[in-house]
Amino acid sequence: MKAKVLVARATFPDVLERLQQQFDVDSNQEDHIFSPEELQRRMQGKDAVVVTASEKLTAEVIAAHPQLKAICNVAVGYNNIDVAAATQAGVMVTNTPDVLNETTADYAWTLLMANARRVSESEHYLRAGKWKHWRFDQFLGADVHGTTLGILGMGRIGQAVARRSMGFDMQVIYHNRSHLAPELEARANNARHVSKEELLRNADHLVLVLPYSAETHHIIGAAELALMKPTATLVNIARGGIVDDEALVDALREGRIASAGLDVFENEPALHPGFLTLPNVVLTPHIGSGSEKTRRAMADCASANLVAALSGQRPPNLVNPTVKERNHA
Ligand code: 8YV
Repeated sequence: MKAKVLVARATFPDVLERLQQQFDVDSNQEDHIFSPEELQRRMQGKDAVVVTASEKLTAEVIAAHPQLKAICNVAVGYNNIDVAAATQAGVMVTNTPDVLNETTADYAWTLLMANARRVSESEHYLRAGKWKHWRFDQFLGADVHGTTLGILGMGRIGQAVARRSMGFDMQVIYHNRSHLAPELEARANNARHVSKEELLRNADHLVLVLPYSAETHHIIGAAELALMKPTATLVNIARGGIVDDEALVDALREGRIASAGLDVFENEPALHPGFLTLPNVVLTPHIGSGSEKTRRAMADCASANLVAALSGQRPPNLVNPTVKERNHA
């Protein structure tokens, strides 16, 4: 008998077809996210579930499905899954690291530069038919070249962001729980580890690349924003919730920092209404890893994890290696 799998979000048709050859697949091909109740109901009797960051796999959901063997996340971040509960229940959790590093780093730069040079704001002006004549002092932005790039969270994506700064002749400072090995710092444009306070005070452009957890919740709030330069720009391509959106709206409105490029939000897809009233923000709907090639690589990576998990092998990207296989008798 084929194992039963729920694919909770639409994926590429050929990826789905391949899974259907191996498994008994129930998939969500609609353009909507399952409500928690719907997710619970569709997970009944499934051996594994393929999810994205939008689906919340809480301890209750995990406990309610004693037959579940694996949760395969199509994302590197897995704060949507109660990993401790999964581990205790004997459920394998997998993610899709590495395949999205470069694309997500590209996107951090897209937001950084759009911010610095007021791309979104000036395009809105133009689309609104307000451009009557060229002006010498119009939409003057900040330079990127020759400035200091700050990175909070120096994992694989953070390092990819740093490497890209070489062509802009920038200095790189970073803060992370641990220091990078010297050879990795050298590859990351000679990035220098500094305290969080020093990072906030000295960065001209600050990029957040941290995972979300209880420790990183609101790691950028009013106090941190107050330390930043009034000319600084902020980019968040990591997770909503690491920034206190209310505090950020206030800081942007009062000009305490210059601008922000945000791809993730505290209560996404809902936005803090204040963002929509501000000219000095670039707002996008969580598309950081969204190149065709990378989303395909993520889908393939999640499929490989699923296949391994359901054929008794150790999945390549097991997040909870201490998990003891569930007694599925
Ligand atoms: C995902 C992401 O596309 O990988 C992550 O952690 O945030 C994105 O790359 C998105 O979360 C959908 O799962």
